[in-house]
Amino acid sequence: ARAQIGVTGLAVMGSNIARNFARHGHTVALHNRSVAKTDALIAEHGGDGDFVRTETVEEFVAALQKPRRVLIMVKAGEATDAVIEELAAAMETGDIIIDGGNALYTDTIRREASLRERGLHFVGAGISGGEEGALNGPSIMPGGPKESYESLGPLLESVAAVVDGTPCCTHIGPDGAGHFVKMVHNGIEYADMQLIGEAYNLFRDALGLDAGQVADVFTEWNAGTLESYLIEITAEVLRQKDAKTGQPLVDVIVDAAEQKGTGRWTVKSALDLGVPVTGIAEAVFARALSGSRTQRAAAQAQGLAAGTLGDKPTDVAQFTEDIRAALYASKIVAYAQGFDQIAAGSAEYNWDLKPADLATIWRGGCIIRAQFLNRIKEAYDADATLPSLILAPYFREAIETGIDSWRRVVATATMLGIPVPGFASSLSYYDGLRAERLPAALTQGQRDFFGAHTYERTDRPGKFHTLWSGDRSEVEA
Ligand code: NBP
Repeated sequence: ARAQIGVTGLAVMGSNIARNFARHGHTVALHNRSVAKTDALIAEHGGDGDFVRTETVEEFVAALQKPRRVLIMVKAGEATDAVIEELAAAMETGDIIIDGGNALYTDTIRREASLRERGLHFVGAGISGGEEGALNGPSIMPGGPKESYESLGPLLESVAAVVDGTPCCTHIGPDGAGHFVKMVHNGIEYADMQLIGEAYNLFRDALGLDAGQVADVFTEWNAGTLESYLIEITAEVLRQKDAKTGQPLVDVIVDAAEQKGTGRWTVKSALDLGVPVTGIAEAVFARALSGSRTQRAAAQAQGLAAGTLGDKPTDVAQFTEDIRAALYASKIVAYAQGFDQIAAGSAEYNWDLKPADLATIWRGGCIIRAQFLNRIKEAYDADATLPSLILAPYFREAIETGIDSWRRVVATATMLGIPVPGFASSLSYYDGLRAERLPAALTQGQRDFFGAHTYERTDRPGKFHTLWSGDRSEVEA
């Protein structure tokens, strides 16, 4: 046996990561359910390095040095369970199975527990960066037993993206921690994309800019604090011309956004954990609204009234700057909420997650990679117990500098009838955090009225109940 790592599941992600391992000098055993993909990889890219072609799972496992390390890159869900079962039957105590697919973290917790009982290590590893990242350096978020990282870490770190000499890969925490963190990463990605979309919408509908002009604004922004992969590709997408019609491609693409599920998972998990991830939730719902074709067609056909609309902004430079500030502030809120969810997940599952480590490994390789992540890392390095990212001095100042712009954008969009669910909900969240008194006191009163759910008082400790259907005196609960 001579292979240091095996990859099974050779569709686009698996092939690219196998080539990445090979290019870094590792001997890679290859396996796929249908041999055609294995042969295609060797035929097209055999020159990338040293590959061992195998057909059966037994052959595949036999090709690996001990402790054996196998990376599974198949479709998440039942396919992953099937592949794990086949591999586990052929592997031995101490061997390591890594699931690099987009697994739901609760599945990873279940799989890890079951394989641990059989003496195998199971590592649920979030891998971000799409096809390009898999080939040239993804961000890798491996969970699972810490001891398995000793053997696996150097191998994974050798193929990960590198920023300032630091690999974008670190041991995240036990069992499902890696996939949980990857899930929240994807949720944040949804929020980021939605906010960029709202900015574009305002440029188009409030300022009347065409796609090319908006592309130029994004290119300019990419040289400043917003510098990021998503801003960069936004400019490229907006600049793309459709070969058939000569129009900007974005103007011929159907405006119904699809989703594969990780954003939805993030919001479901946040609901269970009780964390308000309004930025991510609005992004998931905005995609769903865009895809509500029946309702949208009916609403348009019936010409739902807009009411009396306000005037469009006349100072283009000022409103452009306002949009930039609104985008930046809303982005800070979305990340703050995502990191709150990570802290809550860490507490719920005893994962001891380190926010600064996550910011570090998200600086490169992954879809949300950005300058901004350096600021997040600095914020948590300075204070690991920050109650909210919004309260870190750098982010607080950024929001306070842009707050007037942020309010102007939300108000203007509202008066123009342009939907900005991300900008508006993030601003409401921010104002909610600031508020001295929230209407939740009334909610508590109502709950006590109809359900005797009790309330706390501002002036003394304890739980209280008012005898609403009696003499309305107050009793201690
Ligand atoms: P797919 O998600 O399209 O999966 C295709 C692979 O799964 C093929 O190798 C296929 O084998 C194998 N497979 C299936 Br389907 N059912 C199987 C079964 N019952 N037993 C064994 N193998 C089975 O591939 P992908 O897009 O490369 O993604 C791989 C993983 O990486 C997924 O979990 C995905 O969510 C995750 N991911 C993808 C991206 C991305 O940008 N695409 C990014 C990050 C993570 P066959 O060739 O024999 O049909």
